[in-house]
Amino acid sequence: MDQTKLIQIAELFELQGTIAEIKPLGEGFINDTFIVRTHGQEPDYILQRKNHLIFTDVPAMMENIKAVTDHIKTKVADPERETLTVINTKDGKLYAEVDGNFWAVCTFIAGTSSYDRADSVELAYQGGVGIGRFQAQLADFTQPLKDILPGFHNIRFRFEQWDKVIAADPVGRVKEVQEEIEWVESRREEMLAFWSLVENGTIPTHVTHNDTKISNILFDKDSGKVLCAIDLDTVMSSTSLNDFGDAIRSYTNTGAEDDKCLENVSMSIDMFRAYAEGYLSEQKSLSESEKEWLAFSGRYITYEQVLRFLMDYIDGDNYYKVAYADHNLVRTRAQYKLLCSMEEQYEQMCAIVRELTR
Ligand code: ADP
Ligand code: GN1
Ligand code: MG
Repeated sequence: MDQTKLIQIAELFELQGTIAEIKPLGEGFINDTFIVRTHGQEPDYILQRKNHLIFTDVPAMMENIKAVTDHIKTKVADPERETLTVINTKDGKLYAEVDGNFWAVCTFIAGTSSYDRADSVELAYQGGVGIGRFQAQLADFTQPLKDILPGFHNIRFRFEQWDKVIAADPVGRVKEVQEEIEWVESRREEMLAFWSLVENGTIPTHVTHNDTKISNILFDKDSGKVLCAIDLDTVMSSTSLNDFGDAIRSYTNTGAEDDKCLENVSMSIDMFRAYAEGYLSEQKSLSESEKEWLAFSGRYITYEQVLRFLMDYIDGDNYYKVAYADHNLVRTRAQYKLLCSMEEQYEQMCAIVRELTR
């Protein structure tokens, strides 16, 4: 997108200072993210085009983000740095609609680092602290949130989508991925059985983040300590386990999410321990059933991700951004390798959770 247009859009918001340049940032799969650099000492900003084909109610999503960040600001020592700050448009809205696209702005938090991979147990520990703290900060948040992506981590809903896509086979890919389809089918009952514990109330729901991969956390550049959870588009009611599981999928992977070399991919049990320690140092109110299923949540969300990447491949790559033709299939295989590694080490994962929650 050209600079002039981006600047025009950014100028719809209440920014301090004048804009020097706007550049793409990050590697999100859904939105388009830019950094708005301003002249001099004024803050920089994050400008995002929210994907309204996926987030079909951007105004409600922004209301959710505003409510949750306002709540967190009342709980922290440094409200400017310990959560996102949403910037209004000049006419007082939380988003701008331009040519059918939806844009939002928040303050860029300076002096921070973010990562695509966890390269040390210290970082994994800090990531766990970040999500444990985020959940604890929102434990007394009672305002109803809009269910922005209904069924997001609900595997029963995902199977409804899956069955339709497989039956439709819109681009004729089903025949080439029979083995991968079997990976998903062979675990269907096990995953549904787990989800039925959420449906019958054995596992409770809370306000959670729902997209806890490492790139959605900011760390303080000087101290290395976690600062805050960002990318709050998916904040809604779900299970605490989903946040833990998605983070385990991300932090413990010894390879990349889309590694072509499957030998690189496995679950690091040391990273698992470090993340769990950090998480449990802040999240003190898990129920017995949540503790019992905590380790399993890593398998659950990794499985869900195998399904979602494969489903998008079969569907013709409509959901996730792809960099090349079979990217979603590469992602599927790498996530499946990770899932198998978790299955192999499951007893150890459970033992660590038992030790840490005793
Ligand atoms: P996407 O939906 O594209 O994943 P994110 O909100 O996760 O967008 O932002 C992408 C990246 O931009 C993050 O991983 C982080 O490096 C950086 N970033 C996002 N928001 C901020 C912020 N408020 N302050 C500093 N860096 C940020
Ligand atoms: C997407 O938007 P981003 O890149 O943070 C996706 C997550 C997936 C993740 C896989 C709204 O996250 O659910 O786990 O890709 N977000 C949405 O990397 O679908
Ligand atoms: Mg992100």
